[in-house]
Amino acid sequence: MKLLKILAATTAIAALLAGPAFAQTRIALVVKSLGNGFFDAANKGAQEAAAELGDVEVIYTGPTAATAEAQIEVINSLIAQQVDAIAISANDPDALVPALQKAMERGIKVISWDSGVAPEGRQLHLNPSETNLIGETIIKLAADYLPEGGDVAILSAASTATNQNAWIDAAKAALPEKFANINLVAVVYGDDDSVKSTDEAKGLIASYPELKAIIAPTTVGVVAAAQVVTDQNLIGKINVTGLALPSEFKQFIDNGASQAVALWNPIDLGYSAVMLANDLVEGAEAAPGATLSMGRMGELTLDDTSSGAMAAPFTFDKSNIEEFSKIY
Ligand code: RAM
Repeated sequence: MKLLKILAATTAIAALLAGPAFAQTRIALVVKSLGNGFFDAANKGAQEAAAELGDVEVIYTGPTAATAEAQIEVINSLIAQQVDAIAISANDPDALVPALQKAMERGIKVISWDSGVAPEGRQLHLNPSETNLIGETIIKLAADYLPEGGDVAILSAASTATNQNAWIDAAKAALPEKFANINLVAVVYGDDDSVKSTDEAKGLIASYPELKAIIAPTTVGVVAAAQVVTDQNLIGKINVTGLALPSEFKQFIDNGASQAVALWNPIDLGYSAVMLANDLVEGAEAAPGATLSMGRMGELTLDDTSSGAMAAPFTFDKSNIEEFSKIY
């Protein structure tokens, strides 16, 4: 009888230890907003990293709307839960700093990924690719199909989003020198919300009759714009391009609303973010010049703002979107 009891107790403890409740490290993957396929794909990679590390639990969380205020609430709740690390894609570079500083004061490791936090609010930042390269890529995607040049507009995400704003600045900087016949007429913001993005795309089309391309450097905005162009029978007149998730966007390459789009691998990005957060929990230093491990994705060397980039963006068109749409 006694032996049976001991056996039952040890089995119960072993089961508990194997489950995530007893994982030694809890890493929160905080996204701009939930319900975004790009972040769901990043979470796949994050869970893969957790499984590979073995003793890590990834808590996938974020607000319903892509605002800084809502993310601050999420951060405060994670501080109360005493997670070990927060890996955040930020809706604003500055507004989150006080909450994240509070987290760091409590011993929580903080990194940003995808969309950055100002250096004083995090220990390191992981960019998907080089900012200038992304900025140039989104213009080139439009320019490649406009040999005569013409009017283009940008449909972005939140007006405070660090990543989109940095890419738009880089795009604007590349325009006069490299794409002199491309005329950027407007930048509007759809907040990574389908309804708002749809309205903004309609507004652009109504305001700029000569518009030749809508460039949406957001996976949410690019789908909304392509749907509007499709619904308004503007295929062939307005080319929709930007950054798109192949699984969501394939239909618009197929129907001709878009010639080509680009993106990096979001699964790899989420995976890398968790690996980096785990490095910090394990005692790695996040200082300029430091090199950290990203598991199967190799190493990341931090620049003088303690940032680094993962990989180059990849272009998807009729020749390859089918294949990638099955992956992410
Ligand atoms: C949206 C988000 C995300 C961005 C992608 C390209 O899903 O704004 O931050 O990296 O688009």
